[in-house]
Amino acid sequence: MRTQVIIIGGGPSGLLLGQLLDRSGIETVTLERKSKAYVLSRIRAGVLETGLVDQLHAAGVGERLKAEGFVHDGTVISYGDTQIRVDFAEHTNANVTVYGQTEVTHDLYAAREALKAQMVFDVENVQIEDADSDAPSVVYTKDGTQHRITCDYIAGCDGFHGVSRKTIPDTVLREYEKVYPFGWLGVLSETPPVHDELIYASSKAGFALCSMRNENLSRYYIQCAIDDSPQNWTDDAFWTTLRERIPQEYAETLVTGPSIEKSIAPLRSFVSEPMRWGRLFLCGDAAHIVPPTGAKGLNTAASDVHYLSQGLIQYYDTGDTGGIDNYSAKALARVWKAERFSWWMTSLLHQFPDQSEFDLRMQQAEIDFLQSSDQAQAVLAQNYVGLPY
Ligand code: FAS
Ligand code: PHB
Repeated sequence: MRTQVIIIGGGPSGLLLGQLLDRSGIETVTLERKSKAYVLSRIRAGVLETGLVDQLHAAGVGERLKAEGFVHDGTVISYGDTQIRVDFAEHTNANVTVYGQTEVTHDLYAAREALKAQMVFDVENVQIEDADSDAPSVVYTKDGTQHRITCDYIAGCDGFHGVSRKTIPDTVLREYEKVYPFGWLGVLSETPPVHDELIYASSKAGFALCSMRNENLSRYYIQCAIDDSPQNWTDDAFWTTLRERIPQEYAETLVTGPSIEKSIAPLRSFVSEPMRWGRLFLCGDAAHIVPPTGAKGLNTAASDVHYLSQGLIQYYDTGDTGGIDNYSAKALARVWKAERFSWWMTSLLHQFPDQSEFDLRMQQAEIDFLQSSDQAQAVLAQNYVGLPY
């Protein structure tokens, strides 16, 4: 079998890239390790930058997002007794849309099926061959039978644990990593959100985040030990801890209920360079990971998809390889800015096991500066709504 672009991974990166390419007449085949149901069962990101919203509309999957997404013009940052509302409209000409990644993935799958996209689920033993030649191919097993697809290009959209990044030789690949000494315990509950905007709360007891999916579906997170487990937490213990970490006015009005999902995400900053090796491109979590504090994971995958889809469309339309030749440098320039913001938000708002009294005073000074400076709030707003593509 032969195609133009093989996409490895059927998460948001692979789905959005495939949709944009197929709609431009470029033939793709997407290989996904799991079932569609498994991919759709993942509860992950919740905040979409304007750039991602625009791409979803361009991909023809913006209708439900427009009807059901919540546009937010600000967010609340609280630190101890200090509360700061950062006003996106005051400092930027953009906003964010609260709409779960699960819904984005659902909408993209529906659109891929409507286009009769070539997608193969439950694949095993995916191997990339001859990526550094003019005749790359991908080998995989499906229901015990081995298949080979030859192609022009391969998009590695297979996440942090995928095969694509591992295909790039150690002599070529450079990796940068910071693992944080804590995780996030997340809970989904069919309860009304405690506030109409997100609350990023830091207290002496630790970090908490109040988010949402809709008017009766809330998403909450609390900082937890790096080796913690969801089984260690009853719902009551979660709600009690959350109340301790958010401002009193919200703790008093918090509506609790049974958790319908409870999971722990590790926090790390990670970047691998380059994001291209021969005919193989890395896209999204396959190339980089951010701590979710800045809501940049899914949104940085989206800018990768933008640059890569534009480059491939330019190539197939004109033969000009400028876009794909510049992909890695262009994507990494924005990736590192997202890494910085996510690291800054995480360092500012979490309690670190080994932090000194000086470290705590630095956090307090940063918060005091943020509260007193319009310029500081403008910088946070510009990064949160998404830097330009
Ligand atoms: P994904 O990991 O989503 O998708 C990769 C796909 O490739 C998966 O479906 C996988 O099954 C498949 N795959 C892997 N190996 C393969 C192989 N060898 N062959 C074929 N297929 C293969 N971001 C936020 O902004 N906010 C959050 O709160 C947040 N929470 C997160 C919680 C967790 C537990 C994780 C892991 C991530 C979270 N993220 C969050 C980041 C997340 O949203 C990612 O940025 C986003 O899923 C990136 O999408 P993809 O690049 O498509 O990678
Ligand atoms: C979420 O709603 O899951 C969410 C929102 C903002 C973040 C992280 C997670 O920074």
